[in-house]
Amino acid sequence: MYVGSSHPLSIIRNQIISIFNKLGFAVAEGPEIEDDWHNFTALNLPENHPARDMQDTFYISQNPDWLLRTHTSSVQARVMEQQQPPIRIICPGRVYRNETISARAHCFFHQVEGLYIDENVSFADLKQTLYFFVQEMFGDLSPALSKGEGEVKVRFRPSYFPFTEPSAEMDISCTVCSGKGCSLCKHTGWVEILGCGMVHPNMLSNFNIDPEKYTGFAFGMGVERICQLKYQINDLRLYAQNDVRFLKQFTSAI
Ligand code: 2NL
Repeated sequence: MYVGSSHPLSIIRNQIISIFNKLGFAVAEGPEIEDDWHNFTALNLPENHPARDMQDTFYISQNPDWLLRTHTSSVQARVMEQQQPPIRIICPGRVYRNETISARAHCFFHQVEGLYIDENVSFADLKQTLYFFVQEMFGDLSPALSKGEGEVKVRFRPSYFPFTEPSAEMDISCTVCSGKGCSLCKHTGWVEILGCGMVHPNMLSNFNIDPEKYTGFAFGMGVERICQLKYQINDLRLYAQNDVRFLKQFTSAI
């Protein structure tokens, strides 16, 4: 008898939360309907930034100061507003973008963002935290590991986000071909899993956190993406269709 199962996105979200719990990160949550300040302005996204465009963001028609949050950074903004460092949180939740639905895009998806602010927080702390995450999350999947060839490989590429400076994207060695080249990694051997960086000093100042005294790192990942790599789900629409033939496959993974 089929008694139901957790949704794959719930399974993965809970795994992500428990990995960061081990490192002392607490879970913070906030509203899905946000104001412009918490979603954009406070996060160093200036007035004319393309992400604020009507094309990308769902605004509430009765009051254009309200919108559906486009990332869970808005929750981190609410925490920084209420609390001085040390801050060590992760923010899981649903976010919305005005996209045409296809195999690769959806008008909502799920994120886990992390934020750590304290004295003497460095890029080395960021790398080690994310390295721990990857080994916990993907270590068991690595074809290299099962052959005794070592751990999942990680690389950082320089990138740009308005909230962080410097910024980076993190890739891991392909969980399917172990870096030899296949369709998942488009024959590069690497797959991107998240964006990260050192919290921009402007943002600390926005929340009256002294950037001379405190530094921090932040990261953001899509739960759908992590789930895709774990279970090889190649169409984003499957997550929201509630097709029992899809959901049944996760029964044993509760
Ligand atoms: C991505 C990239 C990122 C952040 C999210 C963040 C939040 C605060 C301060 C600084 Cl409050 N940064 N979040 C930083 C870098 C990257 O996400 O690709 N996400 C799916």
